Amino acid sequence: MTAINAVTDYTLDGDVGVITLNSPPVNALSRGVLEGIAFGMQAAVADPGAKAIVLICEGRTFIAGADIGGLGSRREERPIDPMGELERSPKPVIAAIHGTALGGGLEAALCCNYRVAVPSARCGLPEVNLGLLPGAGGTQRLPRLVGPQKALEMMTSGMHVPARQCLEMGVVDELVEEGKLREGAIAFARKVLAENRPLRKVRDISEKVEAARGHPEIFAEFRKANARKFRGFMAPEWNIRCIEAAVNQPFDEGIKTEQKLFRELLAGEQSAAQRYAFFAERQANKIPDVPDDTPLIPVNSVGIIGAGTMGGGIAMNFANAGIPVTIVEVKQDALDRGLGVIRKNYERTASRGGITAADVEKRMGLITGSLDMNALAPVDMVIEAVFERMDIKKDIFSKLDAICKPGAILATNTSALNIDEIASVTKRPEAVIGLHFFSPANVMKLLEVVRADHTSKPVIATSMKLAKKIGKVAALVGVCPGFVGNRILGQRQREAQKLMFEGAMPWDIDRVMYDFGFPMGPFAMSDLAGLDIGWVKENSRGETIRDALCELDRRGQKTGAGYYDYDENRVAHPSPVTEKIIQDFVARSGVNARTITDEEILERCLYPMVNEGAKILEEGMAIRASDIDVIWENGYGWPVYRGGPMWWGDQIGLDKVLAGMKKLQAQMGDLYKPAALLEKMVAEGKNFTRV
Ligand code: 3H9
Repeated sequence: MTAINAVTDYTLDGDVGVITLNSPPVNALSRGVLEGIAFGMQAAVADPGAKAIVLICEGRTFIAGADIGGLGSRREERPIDPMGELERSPKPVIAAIHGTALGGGLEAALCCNYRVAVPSARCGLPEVNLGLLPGAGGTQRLPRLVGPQKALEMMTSGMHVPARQCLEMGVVDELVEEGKLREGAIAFARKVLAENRPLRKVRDISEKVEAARGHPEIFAEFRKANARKFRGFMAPEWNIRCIEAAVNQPFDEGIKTEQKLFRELLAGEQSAAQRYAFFAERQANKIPDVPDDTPLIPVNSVGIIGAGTMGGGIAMNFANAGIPVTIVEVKQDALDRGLGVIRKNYERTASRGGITAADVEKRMGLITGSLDMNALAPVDMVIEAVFERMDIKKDIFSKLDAICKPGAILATNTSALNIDEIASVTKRPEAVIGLHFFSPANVMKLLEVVRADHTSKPVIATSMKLAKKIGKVAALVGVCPGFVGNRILGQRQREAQKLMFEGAMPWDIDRVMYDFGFPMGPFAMSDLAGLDIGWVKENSRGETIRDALCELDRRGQKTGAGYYDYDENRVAHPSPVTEKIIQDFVARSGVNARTITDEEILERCLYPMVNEGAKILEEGMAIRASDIDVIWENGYGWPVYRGGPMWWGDQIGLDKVLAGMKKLQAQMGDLYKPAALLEKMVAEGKNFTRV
């Protein structure tokens, strides 16, 4: 064995030279790995004993891409060409893939003549999720191998494609036995030699791109079909342009196009925000006073109290991950309804091809209903998801305290109530934690994990790990009204309502939020949720605009009207009825309605959010600013290409946010008082998210 460098070895196995990369955690293309490939290839090519070459990785995965943290930083270094060394090799080169071959990792594999993989491996070009495009030739090679249509799908979604599908598409040439990758790859290399197979280069494959030449409709249709999904993002369009180049330009010209477009994205604000978001999500898992080696509580069964929308959605997450769930309800019909909704949800997914009919039965088979809380005695974790009333929750938790086995985690899905108070009725407050799922709980990625005063470290560590297991993005927050997400949302909602009383119409405010990149504005959101949540007809006295709308049976989308009028296709239109109601309210309040600019709407809605984020940090309710951004991106539709409220505040300048808050405070009082931390940051020239 020869050490090529600190992360690369070269060995000769019979007549096959094996280059092994070992750069934990994910063999990212650091300078060391790039040099390892380049110099390893030179060694293998120069080795007279090696007739073929295998490129393989140690550890959990094949190369997972460029080193994201290092992207964009310029260093003066000796030029090397690892991709060229792979592609120009006079001896056949075989990439041996396990784990994930992603981004620059798959691009390196595409420079090899052949690729073998274990069945559990996945391949993808996920750069789009970092606001980028594959910048090591992947945009030109992948379409040549799989055709433009599949390349469009893979590159604009960033999906990690399972090995079997890669085999069908031609990305992988052969699957080898799980756990026997090295032997399998070497055997494949010998087969290539024995059969005298050609030194096939992906760059020279032309049938699929030639067939698409002169058919611009492929791209036009793809753009049209995905316009909504891609709205606001630059990277999908830049990826599409590269695939167009692959179809219309010779390979070397296409590479130049790729390089130019890659540089544009890399230098842009969107990619900076998206790369920040990548690390922010991972950072959120690190809890300073809960070390990595904190013992975990095994969670092999879960109980859920409440079979409503929330309870049902939560149950699905666990069943999807193969964890058995017991759902407890008070009445049989509510339980039947809840289980029926879950089944229907699964069947809908199956009808769209997301899962098989057998999966539906398997998952339903993991969910058991019960009317008896004693059924929760053996479970490892209980999540309460009932009506938001403190007396009900306290009653449930005191019963759980008596029923559940020692060591079980007792979680509440409350979005508003004080978890310390809930925990106080138990004799084991250390076992109590908040798990705030977002609706629909089987779809939304965010999980706010709420740490109460006495929550133990193992309970926190277990909840964070479990979140990942069920496919959620978790952030740890403290107990305060609204926790982090809803507390910040409250600021935006309040300002939206106030602006309406000052002269802005709901559709003006919604348009500004939508154009900023939110999926919908606050009023469209209220219409979707239903204006009558918490509204009681008998008590309604027309005191608020919401009252007035509900009294006219304008209760949102479901009644065909709310703030907006809805047509038969549920398309929203500004409503003259709503406009009149608002104008009457404004006239009665004695305020002179004024013209409000889009810029003012944006600042009024968003600056108080940044300010509230600063207060949350001041109070220690979030560990770090990036956790707040993780919450807003994954739970509230903050456009990821704008990084989250705290990142955004930093980008536009905290001095600007502070000046804006001071101006509002002077006009309208201490509701707008700048957070002390915001003042401090500005005074010290610091910011929240960049160090
Ligand atoms: C690219 O390739 C551009 C090229 O086209 C052009 C070049 C010119 N870099 O996610 P995990 C770290 S762009 C640096 O918790 P998992 C991660 O931060 C890249 N670090 O594990 C974490 O560190 P820590 C295209 C990376 O098992 C640790 O590894 N590639 C990178 O749940 C474990 O990560 C991608 O976008 C990286 N590339 O998932 C793939 N990747 O422990 C990005 C990971 O200190 N990566 N780290 O917090 C992933 O999708 C997942 O990490 C992966 C593993 C699926 C690989």
